Amino acid sequence: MKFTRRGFAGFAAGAGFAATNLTIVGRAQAQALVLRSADTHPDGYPTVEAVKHMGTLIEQRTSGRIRVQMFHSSQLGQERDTIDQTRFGVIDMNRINMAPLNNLVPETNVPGLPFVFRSVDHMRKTMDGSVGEDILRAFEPHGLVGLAYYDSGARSFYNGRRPINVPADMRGLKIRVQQSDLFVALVQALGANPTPMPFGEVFSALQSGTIDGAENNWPSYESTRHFEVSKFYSLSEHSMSPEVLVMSKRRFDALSPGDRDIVRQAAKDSVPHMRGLWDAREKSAEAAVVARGSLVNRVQKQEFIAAMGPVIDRFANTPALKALVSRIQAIA
Ligand code: BDP
Repeated sequence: MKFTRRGFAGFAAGAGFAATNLTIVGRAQAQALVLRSADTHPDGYPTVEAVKHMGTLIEQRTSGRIRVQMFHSSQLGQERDTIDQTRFGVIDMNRINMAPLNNLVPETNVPGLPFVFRSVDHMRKTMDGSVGEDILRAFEPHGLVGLAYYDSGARSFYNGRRPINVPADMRGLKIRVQQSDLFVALVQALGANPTPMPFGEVFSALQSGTIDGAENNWPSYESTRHFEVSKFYSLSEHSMSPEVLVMSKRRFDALSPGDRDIVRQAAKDSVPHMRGLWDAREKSAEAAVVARGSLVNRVQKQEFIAAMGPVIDRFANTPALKALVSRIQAIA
């Protein structure tokens, strides 16, 4: 075939040329499909390192066809905003806390309920077992595929005014909470004023006195430098709301069945790695903040537990959610 200038332009714009072009692009993408993954935490934080580890496993197991690119430090936005982006496939994977998912996926309230777990072991056993699997499955109708849970330790209250021993000590304090009705209600039930706010805004709000305190685990209290402006850390350990790694269902469904299995398995395989990092980080974060002047105290835990009845009734409010709570309680 002999092309005149016009003839080639006409052909190039036609379906034949476009299709050839697409195949080449398509093949190039298939050679290295990059899954973009979001995390609010900085590089080096256990959740970030766990997803990087998962990426290494995926890359090995697909001979480099699929890679994970980590966007840590909220580069893709604050947690709540990244959830919708993940549902719509703008972000492929997301490591988030369960709390900002509470309003979207009711089942995620259950493991965040105050004092629902007796210990870290109880939490791990529950989330590794059938209760954990059932909650992961509950993400799918909302455009997300639940891949794995990561530890988040226990969350405790900290503030810059006074040590908290009993709920009455919280009266009048403005406490930042995650953007979740469960956490708003939890803090309200203790007599304090909950202020929902994105994680990234908490340091300056503490510093300026817009809020008096917040609640989090040791590693987050340390990595955010909240301890510098909130030195009373009171061991309420009121929630173990775990971390979860989710993938955009749109993006997941576009993978071949074999690649879906590889992604799911690599996520599961990253959990023991994460737990090792987490246990070490909890200890080092605690030691670091204490060395820098944080004042840690135990609380009268029974008084906190006693105040939580109405919160549990309000958020475990359907037979299905109540059944999940009973199954958790039955785990030895
Ligand atoms: C941390 C979680 C992180 C949350 C943060 C928060 O790891 O995902 O964004 O708490 O309080 O413990 O918002």
